[in-house]
Amino acid sequence: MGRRWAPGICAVALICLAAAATGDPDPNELERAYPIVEPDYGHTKLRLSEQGLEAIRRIENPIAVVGVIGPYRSGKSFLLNQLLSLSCDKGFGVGHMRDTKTKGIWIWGTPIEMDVDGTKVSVLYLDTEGFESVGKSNVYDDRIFALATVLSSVLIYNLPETVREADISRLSFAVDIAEEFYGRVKGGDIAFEPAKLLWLIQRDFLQGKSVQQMVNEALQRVPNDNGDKYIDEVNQIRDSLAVMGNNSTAFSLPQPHLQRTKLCEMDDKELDPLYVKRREELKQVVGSIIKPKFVQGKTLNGKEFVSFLEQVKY
Ligand SMILES: Nc1nc2c(ncn2[C@@H]2O[C@H](COP(=O)(O)OP(=O)(O)O)[C@@H](O)[C@H]2O)c(=O)[nH]1
Ligand SMILES: [Mg+2]
Repeated sequence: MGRRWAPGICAVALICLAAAATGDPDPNELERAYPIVEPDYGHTKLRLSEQGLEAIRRIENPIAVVGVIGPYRSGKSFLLNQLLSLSCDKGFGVGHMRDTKTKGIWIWGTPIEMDVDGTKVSVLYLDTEGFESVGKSNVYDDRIFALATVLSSVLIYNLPETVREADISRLSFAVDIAEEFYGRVKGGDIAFEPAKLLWLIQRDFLQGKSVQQMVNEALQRVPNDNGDKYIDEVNQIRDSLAVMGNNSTAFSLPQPHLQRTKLCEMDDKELDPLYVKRREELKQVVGSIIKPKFVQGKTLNGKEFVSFLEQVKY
C-alpha cells in the first residue's frame, strides 16, 4: 500500500455529485450508453454523472458488472459492442467512428439479465477511457482504472498482443488504489470482493504458448540473487497481484478482420469465422465466472449500487 503513492495524496476529494435527479428515463432511452463518471474541465478530476446513475437506479435485481480496461485504441469499445451484439453506430463509440473517445466510465443503459446460481442478476457492461500504452501512467488514468476495478465483478484487461511489465505494474497500482477506495468506503473493512480478472490477449500470435502460460510467466517472480532493486520492486508487484492472480483467467481472441477501420461496417458473415467462434466462447466464459457484486457481504440493487458509488470519495 502506498508503495508508489503516499495514501494522503489520493485523499483529495475527486468525485462531487452532479446535477439533481432528472426523473425516470423512457425505457427506449435506455438503449444507449451513459456516462457514470466523467472528467471535469481540464481532464484531471472525476465526477459522477447523474444520467448514468439514473439508469442504474432503475435496476431491481442484484447487479453484476463486466468492466473492460486497457490502453487507448486497444479495441475495448468494439469488444463491448461485440459482447452485447450492438453495431458501432448504436453501441459504445468506436475509435475511428466518432470524434470523441470514451471519456471517463460509461455503461450500456440496458443491463443483460442472467441466471446466476438460481438468482436473476442484471449484468451491467462498463466501458472505460483507455490509458496511454506508452509513457508514464498518470494519476487520472490510474483512477479510472482503479474505479473500474472497484466496480466490476469481472474485469477484462484488454491487451493487444502480449503482457508487458508495464501492464502488470499498472494493474498492481490500480489494485493498490482500489484498496484505498474501499478502505474509505466503510472505515477500513474489506468492503467488497475483488473482481475476477480476465486477461484478454488480442491477436493470434501465440506460437504454441497458451495465453494462460504467458500470463503465468509474466506474473512469476524472477530470481534476484544479486538483490537488484528494480527486479525486487517488480517482484513485489507480482506478489501483490497474487490475490487477483488466483482469481484470474486468460483468453485469446484473434483479429476480427485485417481491415481494422472497416470493422464497424462488417457483420458476422464478413468477420473471420474463428473470431466469431472465439467471441462466442468468450461470452460463455464471462457468463460462467460472473457473480453479482457483493459489498459488505450483500448484493446490491440499482439504488444500493448508486449509493455505493456515491460513498467512494477520494
Ligand atoms: N485489428 C483490429 N482492430 C480492432 C480490434 N478491435 C477494434 N479495432 C479497431 O481499432 C480501433 C479502436 O477501437 P476501439 O474499440 O475504439 O478502441 P478503444 O479505444 O480501446 O475503445 C477502431 O478502428 C476499431 O475498428 C481488433 O480486435 N483488431
Ligand atoms: Mg473506447
